[in-house]
Amino acid sequence: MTLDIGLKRFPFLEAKALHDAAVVCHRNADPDAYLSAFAVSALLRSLAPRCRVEIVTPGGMTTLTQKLSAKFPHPTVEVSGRDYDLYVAVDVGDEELLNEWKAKLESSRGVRVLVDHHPMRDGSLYDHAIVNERATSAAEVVFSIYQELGAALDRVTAQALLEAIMFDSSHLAIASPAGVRAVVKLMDAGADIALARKELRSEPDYGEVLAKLKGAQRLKIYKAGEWVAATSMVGSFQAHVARSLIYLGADLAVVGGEAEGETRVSLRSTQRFAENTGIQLGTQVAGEMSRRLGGHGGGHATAASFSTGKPEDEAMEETLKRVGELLGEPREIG
Ligand SMILES: [Mn+2]
Repeated sequence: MTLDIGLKRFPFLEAKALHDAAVVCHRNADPDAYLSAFAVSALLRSLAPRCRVEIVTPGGMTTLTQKLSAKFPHPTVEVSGRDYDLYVAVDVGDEELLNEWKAKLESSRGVRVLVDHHPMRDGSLYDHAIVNERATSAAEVVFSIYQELGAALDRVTAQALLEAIMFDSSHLAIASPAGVRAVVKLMDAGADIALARKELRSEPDYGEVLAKLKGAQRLKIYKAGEWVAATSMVGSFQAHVARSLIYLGADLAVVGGEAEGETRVSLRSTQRFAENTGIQLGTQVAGEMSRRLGGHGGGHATAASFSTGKPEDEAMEETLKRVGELLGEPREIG
């Protein structure tokens, strides 16, 4: 589904009516969300120079995003008592990831726009949506708006968009053709790819290192058909641990754990697994599990997650059962 109707009409509000805008990231904002928001803000201020823009990071941002936000500074809020003329939600995916901003958008009198590359399941929260599921990052979608509007792009904004694209495409390894074309144009606009690589490098986080090593220690290995699935349980950094298990060689990784009164389960698979089985982890596993167990979840073909109020053992067991329905009964082999 590509909903790119009205790119040219962005931000769907006359410049003279635009005084106060919020660009809203998903919770725990990642570099694609924050840097896309940064570029959306620059665009809004070029269209309406007196417009005040705040970037909203519900529940804060990741460590790497914090580091990048010092390089790309912008007024940022986690909560706000004000209503805005315009809300632009970027890179959000599941509406639940807006935390309490979902209710704020629902009751707002402002114009609500979604700019995203995640599949949109229910667009009723927004007045307008610019969604391109083929894009590997929200930043590519933002860049396409700049192009459609013929808006000028300064060097700093070009750098922000380049870093967002590189972050979401594993340093271009999985970039779409349009993503690669965008990268070339951003370099033409002054962005520096070597600098982007350097700025995207994160310092090792002690908690993450421990979670990954504990995750490896608690590893269980299954064979389902011709595929090797690995599972583990850790209290935090489930997504990082799942990704590490894929680096170790698993075709599919399922990592769960309880934190803050809920169970979070992260799923990762290789591209080869997704292509050969046709399994979309976002819709067919994470989305399905959140329906079965109660909770919320979703994601992409090879990267997804869900959270539920059920205990971690039950969530893991049910997820393996679901994997069995799709691949054939998994056998534990180690
Ligand atoms: Mn993204």
